[in-house]
Amino acid sequence: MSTSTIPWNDIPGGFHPESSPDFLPIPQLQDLQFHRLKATVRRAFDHVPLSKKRMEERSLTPQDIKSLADIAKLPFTLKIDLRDTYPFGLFASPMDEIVRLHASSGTTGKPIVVAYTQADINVWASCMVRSFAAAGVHRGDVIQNAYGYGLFTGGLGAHYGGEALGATVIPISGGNTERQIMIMNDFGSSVICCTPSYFLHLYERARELNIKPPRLRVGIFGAEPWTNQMRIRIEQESGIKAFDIYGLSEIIGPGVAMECSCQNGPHIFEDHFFPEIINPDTGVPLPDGSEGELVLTTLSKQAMPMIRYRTRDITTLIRTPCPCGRTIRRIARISRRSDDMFIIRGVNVYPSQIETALLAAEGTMPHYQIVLTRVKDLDQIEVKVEVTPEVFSDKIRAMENLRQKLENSIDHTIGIRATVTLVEPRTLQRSEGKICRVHDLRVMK
Ligand code: DLL
Repeated sequence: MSTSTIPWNDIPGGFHPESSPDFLPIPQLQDLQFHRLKATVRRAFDHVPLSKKRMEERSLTPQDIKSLADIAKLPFTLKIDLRDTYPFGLFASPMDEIVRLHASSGTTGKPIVVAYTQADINVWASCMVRSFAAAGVHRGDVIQNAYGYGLFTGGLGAHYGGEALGATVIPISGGNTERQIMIMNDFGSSVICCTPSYFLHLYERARELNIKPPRLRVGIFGAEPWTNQMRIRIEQESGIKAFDIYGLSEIIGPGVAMECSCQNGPHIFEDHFFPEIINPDTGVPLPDGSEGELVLTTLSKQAMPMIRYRTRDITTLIRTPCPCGRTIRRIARISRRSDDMFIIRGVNVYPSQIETALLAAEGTMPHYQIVLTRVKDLDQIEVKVEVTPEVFSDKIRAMENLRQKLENSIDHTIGIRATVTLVEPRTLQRSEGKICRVHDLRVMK
């Protein structure tokens, strides 16, 4: 990216978050949002046939957007719309203005494709600069970027942001754990970017090798749901500060929202991504403070404007002021997606509920797996959890006590009796990217 597009490169000391839109007075922020919303709707209407068709079906034109609240009149965009128009059907820019494509594999069939103009890439880098700065990362930091490079947005998204901040970026990508540890040690990495589950694996291996990365201070963790209990474990065991970064390919990639030093929920970069919370069953918007599905509208994207994109991520919008002084709203940590849910004996269960129940107990490691089976028409749930080496080498009675405690804790949280199997440390599979916690082996009739 041309560094001349990054305005703070010539400022002594580099980027100052206080001068960013994170701290805009709310009326000014809302004016900016409204102005950008109108332009986005106009762009989608003029250049994306599906958006035009959907608006016309509702007898809407861009002129009907007369206030921010009018966003609720607009139709939703769903993941299936990206699949149905694969690969380039939702692009609002001609191909000769598109400088980058990314894709997300998803679980079935064709990937979804997302596009960026140079201006989009610059906005993305600026959101990542604001994200790093919110976590106290600055020039002089050495960022080991272990998000995957390639079609996944994690690698290049963090990369361009780190460089634009003026930090030193190590583009190591995911995997090859022992090499990661060697580099972290030898290059004095002070910041690590990866999924929280991969960091656990990395740190555990470093401990086995008796290596304590000398400068590691901050983790920028996201791309998968993780609970606050998981954060507490990571921070206690590794001594670093673990920050939650949120994003999705359809909107831009990482850097849609990021926690500040108060660590009380990611701040949404609202000047570029307008958030709403809706009831996931009815689609009706809910007021700030209610839990529901996060819906995002891009306010400055050129190549692929997204209007009211249903993320399937479940959270709450928080308007109460954050002690950091940022005026942009926060979301509660996203620990579940509406499509993460599994149904067992008629009860809706999210893996995060089980994670909370497991990690509240001492003696467990943050590595677990949920296995669903069906025996004689009855659904069974087994939770395999690793125990600490101390508990594992302890008396059988201690193991049995822990097992019962975990079964009771899960029962208390989800209202279903699970079978807990305690397994030896380092026996469950580790992930190098996004982790899959649930193995559903039930044969559907
Ligand atoms: O995961 C972008 C990203 C990369 C975010 C690196 C953060 C760090 P996708 O592959 O399109 O994009 O997956 C997006 O991942 O809808 C959430 O369900 C989940 N997700 C992302 N960040 C978080 C987070 C990238 N911090 C999907 N907490 C999203 C919980 C997250 N879930």
